[in-house]
Parts: sequence; C-alpha cells; structure tokens
Amino acid sequence: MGVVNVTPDSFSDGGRFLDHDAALAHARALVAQGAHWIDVGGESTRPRADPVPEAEELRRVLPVVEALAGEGVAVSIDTRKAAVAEAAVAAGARMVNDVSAGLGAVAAATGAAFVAMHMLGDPTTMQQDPHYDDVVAEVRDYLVARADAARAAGVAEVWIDPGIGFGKALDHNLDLLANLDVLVATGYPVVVGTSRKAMLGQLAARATPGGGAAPVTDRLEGSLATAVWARLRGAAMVRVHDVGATVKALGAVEVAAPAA
Ligand code: PMM
Repeated sequence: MGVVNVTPDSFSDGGRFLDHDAALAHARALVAQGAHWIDVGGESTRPRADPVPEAEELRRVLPVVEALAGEGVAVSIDTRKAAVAEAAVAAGARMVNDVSAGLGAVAAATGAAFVAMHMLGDPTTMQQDPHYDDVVAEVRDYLVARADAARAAGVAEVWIDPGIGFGKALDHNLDLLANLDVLVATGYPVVVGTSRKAMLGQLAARATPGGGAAPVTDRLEGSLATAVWARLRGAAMVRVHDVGATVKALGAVEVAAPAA
C-alpha cells in the first residue's frame, strides 16, 4: 500500500502533494512501482497535528480519489470522518482506512473494505507517556473487538493494524513488531505501517556509533528492514511511502505479495 498524503503537514511528505496534480502524479508513480493499493489521506495524524475541517478534507482528497479510481487504481481512503469515508467510496474508493477504528459501520453501509487500526487516545495527546500493562494483548483484544463489530455490521473484508507510533513508546512498537504472530493468529489479515516513523530514527541512533536520531529524510533502511520483517512475520500488507524500494526489498527475500 503506497501512501499519498494530500496535506500541508504530514510528518514525512506534508506539503509535497497538496496540489492535486502532484498527488496524482505521485500516486501513478507508486502504482508503476508496484503498489497494489493507494492510501489517500487529507488529514495528518502525526502527534499534535491540527484537526482539519470536513469541507477542507473533502476538498483535498475527493478529486484525487475520483481520478485514481477512474483509472482503475484500488484506492483506500485514510480518514477518521464518516462523511469523508462515504464521499470517497462514492467517488470510487474501495477501502476505508481508519486510524480511530470507528468507521466499521460506514464501511459496511458503503460496501468498502475496512482497516481497523489501534491508537491510544487521539493524535493530540497520544504520545504523552503512553502506558499498557500488556501492549500486545491489549492491542489484539481491541482490534479483534473492532474487526468483529465491522464484520457483524456486514463488512466483507476487514484488516487489522497495530498502529505503530500511535500512542506507543519505542518499546511498545518493538513488542508489537516482535509479536506480530499474535495478531496474525486472529485470522484477520494484518497491515503494518512503520514507514519513515520516529521509531526508526531512534533505532538508527542506537545502531550507529555516536549517532544521533535519524531525521525523517534518512529512514529508508529502517523502513525497508521493518517492512521485510513484517511480511516475514505474516503481515499481509505493508503501508509505505517508498514503494519501489520496498517492492525490491520484499522481492529480494521472495515475500512480495502477488498482485491483487
Ligand atoms: N500511519 C499513518 C497514517 N495512517 N494508517 C494505517 N492503517 N496504519 C498506519 O500505520 C498509519 C495509517 C501515519 O503516517 P503518514 O502521516 O505518513 O501517513
């Protein structure tokens, strides 16, 4: 799944694809590089991001969704708003990717697939000292409850996602990645997004003698390594910014997913 953020402030690509033509050109490039899904988002969910009014989010994403869907691209809409999800599916999106895991009923009503992601709290506060007694069990139980509810509401295709970086300290993220098999064992297909995330900057600092945290522009190695790890541990899909490099990395260990 390739990421196209039509936002001014996403943490790694904010401002680059706010212009619709730039977003479309980027999405087409990601498809050409091997993306099976394009995840279009119009609201940054990075820690402390400003909320975006519904009309503005619609203005950002709808033309992009409509154009890509019209070209036959499998489009996922990354939103927490029911109205945006509904309008995007009406414009051709086939999947609702909801970091708040609350739009299962909307996905059901529209006939779209659904990604339920785990987040502790909301983006304004989620990175303020997140606490879990057992992060793997708590995330699994939460996701299974949301996924079961979505399925009961009538969604045919439900995915779960541990939400790397969403209300998680480094050790929580590492625990979840080390125990992906626990999520895979639920029977729901698992999607994982580590691409360019802060965790990778911290890990690069640990790994590099005398190194500081790697900035967001310097996290490709970590993004690739964790994408390969996730697929080898059973994730069915990885959500990434660098599609071409990820496809090559997965291909090198022969776990690139077959075309949808
Ligand atoms: N991460 C971001 C946004 N949406 N959706 C899912 N399902 N999983 C994720 O890990 C995820 C997401 C944040 O990254 P971005 O700002 O680069 O899109």
